[in-house]
Amino acid sequence: MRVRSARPALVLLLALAACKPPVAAEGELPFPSLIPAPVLLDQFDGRYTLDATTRIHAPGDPDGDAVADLLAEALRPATGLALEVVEDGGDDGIELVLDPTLDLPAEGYTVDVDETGVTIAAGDVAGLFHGTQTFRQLLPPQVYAVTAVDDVVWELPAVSIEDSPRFGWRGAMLDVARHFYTVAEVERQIDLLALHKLNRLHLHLTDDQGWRIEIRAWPELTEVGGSTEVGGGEGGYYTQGDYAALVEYAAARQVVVIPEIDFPGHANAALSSYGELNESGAPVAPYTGTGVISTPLWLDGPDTHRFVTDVWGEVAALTPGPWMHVGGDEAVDISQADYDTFVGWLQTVSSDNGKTMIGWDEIGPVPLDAPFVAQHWFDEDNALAAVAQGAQLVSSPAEHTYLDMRHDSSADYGQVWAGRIDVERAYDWEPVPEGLAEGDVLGVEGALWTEYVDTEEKLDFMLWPRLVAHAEVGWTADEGRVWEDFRERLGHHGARLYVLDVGFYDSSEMEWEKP
Ligand code: TNX
Repeated sequence: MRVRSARPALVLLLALAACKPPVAAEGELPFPSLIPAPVLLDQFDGRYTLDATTRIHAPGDPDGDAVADLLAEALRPATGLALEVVEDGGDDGIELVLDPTLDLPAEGYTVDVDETGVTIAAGDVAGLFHGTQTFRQLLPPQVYAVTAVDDVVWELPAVSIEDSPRFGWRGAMLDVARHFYTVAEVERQIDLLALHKLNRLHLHLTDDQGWRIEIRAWPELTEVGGSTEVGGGEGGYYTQGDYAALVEYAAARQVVVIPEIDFPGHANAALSSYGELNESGAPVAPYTGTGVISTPLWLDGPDTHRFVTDVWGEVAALTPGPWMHVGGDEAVDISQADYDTFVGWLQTVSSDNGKTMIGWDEIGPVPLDAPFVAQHWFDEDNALAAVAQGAQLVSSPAEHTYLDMRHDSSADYGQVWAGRIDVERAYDWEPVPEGLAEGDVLGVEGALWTEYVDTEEKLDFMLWPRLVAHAEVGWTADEGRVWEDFRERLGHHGARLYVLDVGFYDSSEMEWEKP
């Protein structure tokens, strides 16, 4: 983050402020703790205060106006202010400007605050939305409350911010297969992703222990495969209506949902639903354990290709985004030749449905035609093999991004096979592997596998605040990314997380601010 000031005497103070927010000088608000860190932030004398007369001026474009409405909805509960949204071209109050001719990178935005009001400007809708999220962070943390807070002045410092992301892919993966999470629970997480400028939600919809998405041509998948989960609980699934609503909810918040159907390994839930998918002719038993098992798809089965084609077609039809994740991980007991043939065919099925295929890094050495995407989690050689074929990477190295790992030695649950991942370890790593170019990497993704995560409380505890670290790894250019600075800002950000009622892990690495 570059920090400048209109007042030269304050330059040093503000540069230091990037590391340690100063005690406010008379009449000056504290230096804002923005997360992820923006490219450029100047603070000036003065402030703007939201009051009963403040209106939000929408940009006069359907998608941009929807951003204005979401902003108003986000601000009203805590502030109790009317914050009428108007489309009158006025520039007092909070003005949203959407202008494709602005000289800003994709998803970039500016926020300018002075005594007369706030202007949030962007060249695209995503940028405008991100600008509104930054604006919320400029207000007191109580602004995130869901009920009226009376004793707060809704003021924000005069600032000028210019910002855009390092990577276009800033994601989180949620495994809803090992344990199921409802639409409402996932939407709550989407809200949290969006306020950190995370813009991809990868849903791991199928695995050995559960099948979570309705496929109309194969109803037993959810009737049988959807009725189990790790530990033998009742599971659950999304109807196509549920899923479409989730995708739409995410899209309004600039989050693209990427569905994953995990084939050819991890297929037990499908094989337990239909006898004809098994060589024996009978369904396999459901699996509710935690370990990796060996029940891959029966690749030569007479119904298997029709089955996969039907599943892909229905899931693609529910997916406005350009990507479909085919899994491809841990396909034990399948020969390399059979694996290669099958994954090559899956790519054809994906492209027949207008989608770019993503797979875990095991797909890297399979002879494939670009474009495709490999999600690097385990084997860097696989990732490099993918890039050598013209693929791009999503960086999810397990030792920095696997959110099912324990936080530290004081955490009492979670996996440990990729080590312990405290906030610093989630933060301090480079997503572009040695020897590769920036353009080889689409971005970063934190992944929460849920073998041992069976409640919303545990979900919050494992995801947050480590996803905040991933958000900054994905958003903030390398030169602006300094652990000590992030540590300070995250401590302040804690006040927002408290108000949001996120059950995050309050790691002793930070000094947490409470509102
Ligand atoms: C490996 S990562 C897996 C998952 C497990 C996870 C547990 C990957 C592509 N496969 O099936 O849930 O480890 O940490």
